[in-house]
Amino acid sequence: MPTRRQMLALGGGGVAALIAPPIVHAAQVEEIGMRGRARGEHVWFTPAGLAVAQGTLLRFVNHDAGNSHTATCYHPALFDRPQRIPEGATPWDSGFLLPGEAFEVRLTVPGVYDYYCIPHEHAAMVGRIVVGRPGDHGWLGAAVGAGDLPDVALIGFPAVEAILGAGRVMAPGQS
Ligand SMILES: [Cu+2]
Repeated sequence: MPTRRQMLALGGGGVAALIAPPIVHAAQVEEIGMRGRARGEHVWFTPAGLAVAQGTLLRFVNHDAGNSHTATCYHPALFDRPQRIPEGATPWDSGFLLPGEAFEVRLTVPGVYDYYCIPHEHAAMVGRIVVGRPGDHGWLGAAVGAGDLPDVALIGFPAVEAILGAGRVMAPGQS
């Protein structure tokens, strides 16, 4: 892969820079979609469970034409919710994403991250990201205890073992 400087030298300047594709290492960017049925009776993250390497850039994209969504991790600093991300990880909240909008966050601390959509937590719109693997330095597994989470959210988190085994897990009945 030539460097940007080499590409500029090869292409002779600005035009080459404009047409050159961005240098992105695909394995380090993963997308999680926000989806819903046309009438809004079902909403979900896809995949609902995702395993990634440390340092992966996650991009949440709202593909639901009929709803705004958030991707908000469970953390006391965000609306006083229970902590369900590793110690030392920075809590993140996308804010409301309109249809077509996206939010990116890079996860560097290994462990299990549970998150939800603020307006749809009670419609089971939750997800789980596993960063790294058990045994990584500082790895923290899934949160223990229900806290103030509704049952419908608690059963929406795929098992860590299933996520690690398959790499990605879809919400039941969704794609
Ligand atoms: Cu939502």
